[in-house]
Amino acid sequence: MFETIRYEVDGAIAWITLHRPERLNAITPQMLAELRDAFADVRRDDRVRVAVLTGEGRGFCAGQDLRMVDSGAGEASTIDYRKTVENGYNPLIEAMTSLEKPVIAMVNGVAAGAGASLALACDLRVASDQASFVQAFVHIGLIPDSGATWFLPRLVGLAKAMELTFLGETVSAEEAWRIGLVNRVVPHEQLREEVGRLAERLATLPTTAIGLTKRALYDGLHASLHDSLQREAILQQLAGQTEDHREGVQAFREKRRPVFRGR
Ligand code: T3D
Repeated sequence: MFETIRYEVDGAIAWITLHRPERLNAITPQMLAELRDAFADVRRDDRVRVAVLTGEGRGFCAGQDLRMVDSGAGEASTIDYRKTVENGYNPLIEAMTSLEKPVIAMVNGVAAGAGASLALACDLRVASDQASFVQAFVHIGLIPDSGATWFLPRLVGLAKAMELTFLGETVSAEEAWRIGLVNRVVPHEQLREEVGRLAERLATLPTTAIGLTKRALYDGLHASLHDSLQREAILQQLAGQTEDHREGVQAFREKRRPVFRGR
């Protein structure tokens, strides 16, 4: 049983909700472990074809729980940050990005520090018009982690990434959309419905092909054209062997809508 998150499967969609609303869903070691377990469940469960990550209450996630950080009295911190990042955050980010199913961040409110990184590690971001993003790390003398230095420049460009991370200014949902940080912004009261609709739509698509597309896109970010072409050929071979591929071709010939089963 999870205590710091909620995990609900509704049809083909797994809803993962960060659940420490009184702390704007700030991250604890327990929450990281539970998130890793939840994404492992998504990976294992063949019924689940889409995951949605969101936060309870008025925040998406305020990053690392700073009340649990003992930074010492006037001295350098004795916390082993390398260990907490390597053992806590990094495996979660890799579990999300290597998951061959689409993951949507339903950004219901502020996403700060590693909370913003969690949103960045999702494949699509749909933000409430009340959401905001803060690269808060600089305010406490840390560097962006949990993949932020990797995702940000790829999404918004190097100059903007430098500005966001150096200054740590709050970015509104509208601005986030303008600079390419989020895919969509919707009125707050319609957020759940809009994301539900998007998730349902994704869940009716050929899940294996989408998963392989995700793998190809991520791998392509650090590969040569030659290597990407080769990888596409290998992954296409896998996609071409799915029932969904056969169904897509059959449906085209029969002039009907395909029914993809994710197999
Ligand atoms: O340990 C490692 O492995 C290192 C890794 C670090 C990764 C990181 O994430 S570092 C960055 C950590 N996060 C932050 O620095 C953000 C801190 N929070 C804020 O700057 C603001 O709270 C927000 C901009 C997120 C939201 O501001 P606002 O005005 O909407 O809300 P608020 O009043 O500041 O917060 C509401 C409550 O949540 C408040 O509690 P209270 O006073 O009502 O009892 C506040 O203390 C609590 N809260 C907010 N953020 C955190 C938090 N409690 C613990 N940790 C937080 N990060």
